[in-house]
Amino acid sequence: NKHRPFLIWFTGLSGSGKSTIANAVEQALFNKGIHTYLLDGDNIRKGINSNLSFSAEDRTENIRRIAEIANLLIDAGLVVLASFVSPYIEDRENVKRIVGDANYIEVFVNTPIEECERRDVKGLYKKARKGEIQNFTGINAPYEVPLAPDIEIDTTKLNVESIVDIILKQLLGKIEL
Ligand code: GGZ
Repeated sequence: NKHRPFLIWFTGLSGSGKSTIANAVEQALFNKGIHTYLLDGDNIRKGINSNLSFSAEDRTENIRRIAEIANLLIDAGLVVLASFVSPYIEDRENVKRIVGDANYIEVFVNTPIEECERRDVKGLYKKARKGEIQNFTGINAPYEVPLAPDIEIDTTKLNVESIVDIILKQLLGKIEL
């Protein structure tokens, strides 16, 4: 059950299901005795990055700091999961550069925006449509679609269980020693 440290990066729109999937993958890894850490808005944007907004510049800085933190956690031997909108290709490329190509898997949670907006779990799309939130990804800020993700998932076509299976299969092939 030996494995090497690694970063699994989940990118996609707000409400696409990134965090649900990341949590389920983390649980599955835990069940295999693999030591993980999950970075997401709750532990990053509320803490170390609480001074950052959703401007393009601040998103870039958000992602850069997350990549550096992931790198430290990789140094500590963990399998790191990160769940962030991360809408810019250049920022995601920078993550890969910081942690090293060989330590990075990109998972594109490609749920159509219509579905994300229909779910509107936090009511943010509604607010963005009314103009109450500026720079909302997919409404009035860009999302640059990954051109060559390692894994691409549409949550309207698969359930969480089968998504976890797909991700684990790819991942374990790369990290098991
Ligand atoms: C996008 C926003 C915005 C704006 C608040 N644009 O569904 P959520 O609530 O939990 O996920 C979104 C989260 C995005 O933060 P990230 O750190 O992942 O973004 S980035 O990678 O682009 O830096 C959403 C909420 O914060 N949120 N305002 N304007 N998402």
